Amino acid sequence: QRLVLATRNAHKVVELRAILGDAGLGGDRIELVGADAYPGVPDVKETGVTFAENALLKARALARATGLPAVADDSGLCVDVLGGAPGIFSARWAGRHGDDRANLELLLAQLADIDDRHRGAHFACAAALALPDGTEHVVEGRLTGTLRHAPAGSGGFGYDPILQPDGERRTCAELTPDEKNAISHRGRAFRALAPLVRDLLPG
Ligand code: ITT
Repeated sequence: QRLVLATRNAHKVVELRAILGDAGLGGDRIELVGADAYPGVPDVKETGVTFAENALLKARALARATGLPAVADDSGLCVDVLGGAPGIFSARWAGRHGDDRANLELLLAQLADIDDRHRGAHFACAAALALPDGTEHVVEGRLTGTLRHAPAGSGGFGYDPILQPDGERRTCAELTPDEKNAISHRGRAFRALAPLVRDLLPG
């Protein structure tokens, strides 16, 4: 049985293969296939106003187009002092979709005057499952921490170099991939989704 990973973000694909693999998916019974295997499927407009809505839109579109079960991730960074922004707009905060470096630099500039006591933030991830028969599930995960004044570390992607998880002295970009996945918003959301995937997939 194939399970489509409904994302065009290569960093997410790497993390999802590790997280779902550790959760027992991706072996002989369930083959994880990237959305790139289905280039004809047009990009979905992320018109939802929540992570959960957008994750469901992406999973549903791939499931319909391929006739296969699909999982999707919608995620972002929510900054307390910005009222939760960039939130669902995290991938295009500086204007151009997926320009991680510009997004991070704009955010740091916006927070330049904010002192350490007021730099709380969290990563959020909605993990959605959609089956061709219309069955849908969505679960969310979070990673809370504080934002550094300057980037540190070269691992991960996006805002990882500036988020220092609670109880950590390193940023997410200084953690190993396994360390990040063990505590991340994405790890938490997809580990919660994995048993539903296992139970609902045929075969
Ligand atoms: P797909 O919609 O194709 O999955 P995308 O990159 O457009 O890919 P999103 O709309 O969910 O995905 O945007 C996610 C953005 O949030 C991403 O570009 C990063 O800026 C940020 N983000 C999400 N997870 C992150 C993580 O684990 N570490 C750092 N930044 C993250």
